[in-house]
Amino acid sequence: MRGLRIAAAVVVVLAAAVPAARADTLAVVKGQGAVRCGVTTGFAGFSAPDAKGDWKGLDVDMCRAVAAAALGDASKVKIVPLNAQQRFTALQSGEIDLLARNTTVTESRDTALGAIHAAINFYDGQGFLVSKSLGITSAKQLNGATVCMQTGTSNEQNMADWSRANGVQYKPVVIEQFNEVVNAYASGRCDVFTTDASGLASIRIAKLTKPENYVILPEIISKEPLGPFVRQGDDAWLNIVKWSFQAMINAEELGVTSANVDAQLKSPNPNVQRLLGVTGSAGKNLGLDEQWAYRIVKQVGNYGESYERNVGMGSPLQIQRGLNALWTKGGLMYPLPIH
Ligand SMILES: N[C@@H](CCC(=O)N[C@@H](CS)C(=O)NCC(=O)O)C(=O)O
Repeated sequence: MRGLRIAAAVVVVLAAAVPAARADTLAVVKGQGAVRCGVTTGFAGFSAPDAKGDWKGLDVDMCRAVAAAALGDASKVKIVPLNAQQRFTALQSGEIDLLARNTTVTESRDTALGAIHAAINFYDGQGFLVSKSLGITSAKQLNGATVCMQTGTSNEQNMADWSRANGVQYKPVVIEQFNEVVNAYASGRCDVFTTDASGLASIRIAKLTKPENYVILPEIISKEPLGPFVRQGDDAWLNIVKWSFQAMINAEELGVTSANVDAQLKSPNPNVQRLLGVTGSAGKNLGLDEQWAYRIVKQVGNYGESYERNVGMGSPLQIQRGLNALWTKGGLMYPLPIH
């Protein structure tokens, strides 16, 4: 009896430890029938619910691409909204399978936080949003300003480093919930909002009642390479997320789109054939079937399509491709070979 009770206690302890320790995320995802994807609490262009309550955005497309590859259906995503402070705990504890939430890749996040990035799906940098009424044209004029930002972001450290280096004193107002920090800013509690420039564009368009009254200053004070993260210790799942993104940029480079992907199945180009699973064993190598990338392009689109729809010139945010263009067009998106 005593032995049994000890055994039972051991099982309970082990069971409690399972989410963080479980290594086969693909099996977990298949068992759930969904990819649990951590995104923002609502950040237009990257991850926000539309009028019908359907989550849309560049980061949501990352979640959808992984679901299309792993489960055969881009809609098999369970969205888990998270603020900046909660995101890594949610990944570590096993509450989510994938974090796709404008998260900057840094050394400490890739090591000490138990996470590892699978891709960079948006190259960004930190900027400043100010009211035009301040009459400021440069961040160097911000001495004595009150600066709003969110808890648990890389933005806090960057701001401190930049102000020290430039001799600009500021008063931080650091708030955990996104809507609260936006409200604090909109109500005039801060002179400046600082975060990734893409975030500022999103806040200006989607959260402030009179976007025309605000400007983004020219200074970009940091590098913010944003990307999806998975838990450390599951290389097979890391590869699925990594190559799902690679499929999207390879498709763009090869001119394969959601509209022409069926016709492209007959392409004589060996790279297109391998991408779409007509030849080769990319799918098998990932533990998937050979249509994994075909489904990503068909159901989600290539990276360029996703970019234009969500954050590019075809969207309210109107962010130029810039660093996020393909390497052949002067950007940093450099697809890795699929073979
Ligand atoms: N890229 C930075 C900042 C990301 C971040 O959390 N930005 C805020 C902007 S204020 C955000 O997305 N908030 C949305 C939310 O918490 O739902 C990081 O990884 O730390």
